[in-house]
Amino acid sequence: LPLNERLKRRIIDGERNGLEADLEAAMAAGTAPLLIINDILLDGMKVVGELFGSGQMQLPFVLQSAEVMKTAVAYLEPHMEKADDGGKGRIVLATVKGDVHDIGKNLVDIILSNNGYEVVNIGIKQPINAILEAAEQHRADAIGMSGLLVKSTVIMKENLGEMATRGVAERWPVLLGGAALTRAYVEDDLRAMFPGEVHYARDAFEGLSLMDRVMA
Ligand code: B1M
Repeated sequence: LPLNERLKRRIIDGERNGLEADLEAAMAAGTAPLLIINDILLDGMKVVGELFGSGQMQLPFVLQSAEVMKTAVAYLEPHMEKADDGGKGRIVLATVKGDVHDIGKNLVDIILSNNGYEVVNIGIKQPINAILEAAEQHRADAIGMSGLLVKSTVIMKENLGEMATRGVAERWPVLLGGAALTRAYVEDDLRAMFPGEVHYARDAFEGLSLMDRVMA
């Protein structure tokens, strides 16, 4: 297989033997690490999602694919260009309660960190209490919530409701992202019930441009 196809295949097959060598070869061929992730590896994760969704792939294999994806991202991260050294603002980032998916959240972390933001990444399955505590403690400028399950879109709504109830809706602009969300759900439904600022980020890059806007 050609190199790019082989890399994509490694994600789909959850095959990490030789992964580093292929990543090195892709970088040596001039592909920027971020493009390797976005254009090649995420294509593989997309196929994994389709195979899993249609019952052609079982969960343990999805987990293996996710592990290879994470290994690849960790390997590429130090090779990424750092555009900025921090100081543009601080965001608390979490995957919401009940949700373990963190590959997307961690990509958002990398993109923001490499572009001048300080990211307090508090991990997966985080209840709103923990998110607000971290935002308070770290004097965050914004809160980012990620979640991939349909259930998580409901949790996000509850979280915004809780922020409103506690009177902190206007304290932190909220960024939401994850595969189960839609722009319409966030910009129509959630905005209608939330007295503060809430934004939808389709991907990590939109997350970055939203942070730039929020901090401007
Ligand atoms: Co799960 N899973 N999974 N899974 N998994 C999905 C989400 C699913 C769509 C698969 C499917 O059925 N086709 C489905 C959800 C269905 C639904 O809710 N309707 C699903 C399911 C059902 C489950 C379990 C319930 C399975 C089970 O146990 N029976 C279980 C849930 C456990 C739980 O959370 N409580 C489960 C478990 C797992 C694994 C552990 C095996 C693994 C996760 C490993 C990990 O993350 N550490 C896993 C995986 C890998 C997936 C798929 C295949 C891939 C997800 C991924 O990493 N994509 C996924 C299929 C899919 O998404 N279509 C699926 C790559 C990643 C970069 O994309 O996270 O969307 P994503 O991030 C994007 C954007 O969304 C955005 O930026 C990123 C790109 O730049 N973004 C943000 C995300 N967060 C953001 C935050 C922002 C801004 C942008 O600002 C704050």
